Amino acid sequence: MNTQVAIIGAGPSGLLLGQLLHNAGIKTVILERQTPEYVLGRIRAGILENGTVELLREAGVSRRMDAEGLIHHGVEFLFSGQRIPVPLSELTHGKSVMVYGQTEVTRDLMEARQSSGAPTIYGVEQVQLHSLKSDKPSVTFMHNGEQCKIECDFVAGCDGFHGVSRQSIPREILREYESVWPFGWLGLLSDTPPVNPELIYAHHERGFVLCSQRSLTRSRYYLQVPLTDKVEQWTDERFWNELKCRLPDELGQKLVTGHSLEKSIAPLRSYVVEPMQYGRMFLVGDAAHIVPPTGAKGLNLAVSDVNYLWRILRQYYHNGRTDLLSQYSQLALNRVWKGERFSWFMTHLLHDFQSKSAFDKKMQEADRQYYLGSRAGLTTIAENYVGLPYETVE
Ligand code: RFL
Ligand code: PHB
Repeated sequence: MNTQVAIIGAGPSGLLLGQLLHNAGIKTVILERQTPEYVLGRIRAGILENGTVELLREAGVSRRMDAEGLIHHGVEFLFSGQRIPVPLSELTHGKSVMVYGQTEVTRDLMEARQSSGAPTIYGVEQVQLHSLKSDKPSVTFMHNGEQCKIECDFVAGCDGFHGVSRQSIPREILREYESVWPFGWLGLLSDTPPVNPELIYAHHERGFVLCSQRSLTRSRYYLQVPLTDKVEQWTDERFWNELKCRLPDELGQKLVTGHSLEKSIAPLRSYVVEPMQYGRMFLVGDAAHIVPPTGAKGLNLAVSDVNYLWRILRQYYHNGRTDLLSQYSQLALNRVWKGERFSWFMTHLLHDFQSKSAFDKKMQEADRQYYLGSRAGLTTIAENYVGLPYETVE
């Protein structure tokens, strides 16, 4: 089999890259280890930055998102029972975020891929990348018990944190930066109306709380929990009681509880690998970087990488621009590190750290008072939350 770009992974980054390249007349094959049902069953991000929304529109997959997604012009912070609104649009010259779940984005992209007729091969095993430093890389894999091979011009490693692409780069070339946080997030999804029209990020001495949503009738809540906790220890009833306990009475009384549709614990990690390319293979999204979810940046950074890579590849195929290929890693990383910084900052600001010294706890409190008590501080939070601008590719 031959193609121009072999894409490993059919998560949001692989599918979006595939769609943009397909629309530009560039041939792709996507290889995915799981089934489509499995990919759609993963409940993950819920907030789309401005730039993500625009790129999904540019890819022609925004019809349902524009009809059903909820535009949010603000978020709220909550400290010591005090509610602090952050008017995102007022502070960022009219920008906003959109509430539209990763599951829905993925479903829209899967449907678009299917109607385009471009191939996605699900259920592949033993994917291996070859000759990445040459002009003709290739990918081998097993499918339905048969050994298969794809010859291509480029490989896009969109296969997430546990994928094979990053591992195909020689260890002596990679530099890894990592910080693992000493707690996890317990998430619960339920068909209940959200407790508040806007998202609430709350600091509480019993731990952080996030009140998020997927629609006007579907809520997503998160609690900071010890890493040693198991999801089986958290019945729905215990979850709702703990959530109520961490919210002020006025919100607790409005909270509508119900059966959980999904409940899981995610560890929090900050991770970046440099460089994000090796020869003719490019790393995209979680394959190259992980953020704690506090800033809602994971999916948005994956889309940011896609934004740079597809423009560089289009310039290569349409205008013969070979010079841009080597710029991908640096362009992507400039924005990735800013997203890492914001996610790290938000995680520090909002969580309870039992291991922090008394001095560090005072610093955390001073940070909160400064950032949420001044217009400059709030503007810094707002402009990062709606998403920093992309650099132009030229
Ligand atoms: P994905 O979504 O992990 O997709 C990678 C795909 O590659 C496939 N794959 C392979 N395919 C073929 N061969 C192999 N050898 C393969 N190895 C892996 C996988 O099956 C998968 O389908 O990465 P992508 O596309 O880069 O997208 C990134 C986003 O999914 C991610 O950044 C966010 O979901 C992160 N994240 C969250 N971000 C937020 O902004 N807000 C959140 O609330 C939020 N919650 C989460 C999350 C990530 C989680 N993970 C990864 C543990 C909750 C969880 C549990
Ligand atoms: C979510 O709705 O899953 C969500 C929203 C905002 C975050 C993290 C997760 O910061």
